[in-house]
Amino acid sequence: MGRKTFPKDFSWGVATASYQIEGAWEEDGKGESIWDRFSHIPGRIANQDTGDIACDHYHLFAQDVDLLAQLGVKWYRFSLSWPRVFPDGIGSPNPKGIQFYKDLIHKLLDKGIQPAVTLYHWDFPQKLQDRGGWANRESVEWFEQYTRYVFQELGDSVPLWITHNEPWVVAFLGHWVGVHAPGMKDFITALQVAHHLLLSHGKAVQAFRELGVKGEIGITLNMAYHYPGTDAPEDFEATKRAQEHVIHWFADPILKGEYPSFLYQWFQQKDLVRDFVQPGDLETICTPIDFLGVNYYTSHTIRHSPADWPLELKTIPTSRPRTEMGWEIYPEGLYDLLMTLTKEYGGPKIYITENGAAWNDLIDVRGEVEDPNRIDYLYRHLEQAHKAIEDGVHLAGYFLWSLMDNFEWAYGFTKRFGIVYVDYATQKRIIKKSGHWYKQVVAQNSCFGITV
Ligand code: IFM
Repeated sequence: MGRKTFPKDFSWGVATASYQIEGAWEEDGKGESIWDRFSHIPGRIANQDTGDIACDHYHLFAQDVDLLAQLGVKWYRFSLSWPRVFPDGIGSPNPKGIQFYKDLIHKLLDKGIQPAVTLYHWDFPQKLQDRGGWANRESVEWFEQYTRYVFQELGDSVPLWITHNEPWVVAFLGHWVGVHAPGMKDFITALQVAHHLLLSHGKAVQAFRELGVKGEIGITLNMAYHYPGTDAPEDFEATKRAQEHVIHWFADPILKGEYPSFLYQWFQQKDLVRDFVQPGDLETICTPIDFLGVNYYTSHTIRHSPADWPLELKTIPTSRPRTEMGWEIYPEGLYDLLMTLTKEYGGPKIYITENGAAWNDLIDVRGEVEDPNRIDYLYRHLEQAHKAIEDGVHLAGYFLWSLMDNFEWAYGFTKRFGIVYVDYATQKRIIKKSGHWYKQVVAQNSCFGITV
């Protein structure tokens, strides 16, 4: 398998998120989040797992930064818990909450690791959920207040900012499918939430510029690529709906200042669009950003399916291999996605802000964790990323998901995405074989495969 060398200054990192690793869910003045509330409801999470302790990163952060240094990564992407910083979501900040992030950033910088901060990775303050959450247009203002405070407190020391992580997931898994907090099941609400998330993103970018914060700001979108299951026109149209729903519903307003018309009309025909878009909203949403963050894990093959309201489509299985999540492995989809984004949006700067795979990792008799499947997955995706760069994509960096095994939302601790194994009973960390491999990738600024 060939060696691929990346451009000089390519940013290599790993990623995590607050609720998935921090624990300390009610310590040092932290307020309750919707994920605290949701995970405590019996039946919502596999094995009734919660993020109450998770990887106990709140207490072990110094040792975890040492681990990052040991891996040699140049960047660490993590998120802030909004209710740790503002226990009620708005009002008085919690000094100990912001101090935790200052200490973390200080330690990172001390080790020569650049922090990349996600402002919202799903742990919304429960106090504000009680006032309607993201479905309430006031959420835009709440988010802006929170981000302004954070920019003022941390702005000097953070070079890369992400407003939202995967707003599609927040809107549709949280408010339509209901498998994520806050567990609602209403499509109209989900569309409204999506709009408020977009608008809050735009407001945060405007605040960032107005405050003159140094560094770059962007947003991270989850993007699977969609392919038609057959040549039939109805499957092509269904594929277009899937692609517009997952990718363009968010990327078009941000990068073009408009909702994708094909799907917008579809939703209008189904009487799902309410008057949530107000004059000036789209101008705010498309305030220029510095980069687009892309989370890529899988692709989907789509067929028309009239029974599946309201998009009238379904994903059909193919013979491609799958990860432990059941997600099909299709690295070529990453290439197609990056090329499409480059063409559609005029060559924006892109970071892959997440990519990785869950496998059923086990500690062997030597106390080591061999995960050749993960190395193979990562290599194949990096190979496609490299090919995209050669073909003109402005790809500036890659953040592997994830630094360590963690709380995988509705799956609890049953899925392991880390390049570091976590023994949850003892909180011991073991660098997996993929971690040792990634260390070489970063050190050599090039990726290479292994035979599995
Ligand atoms: O664990 C999640 C992360 O929080 C958001 N992106 C996808 C990951 C794997 O499911």
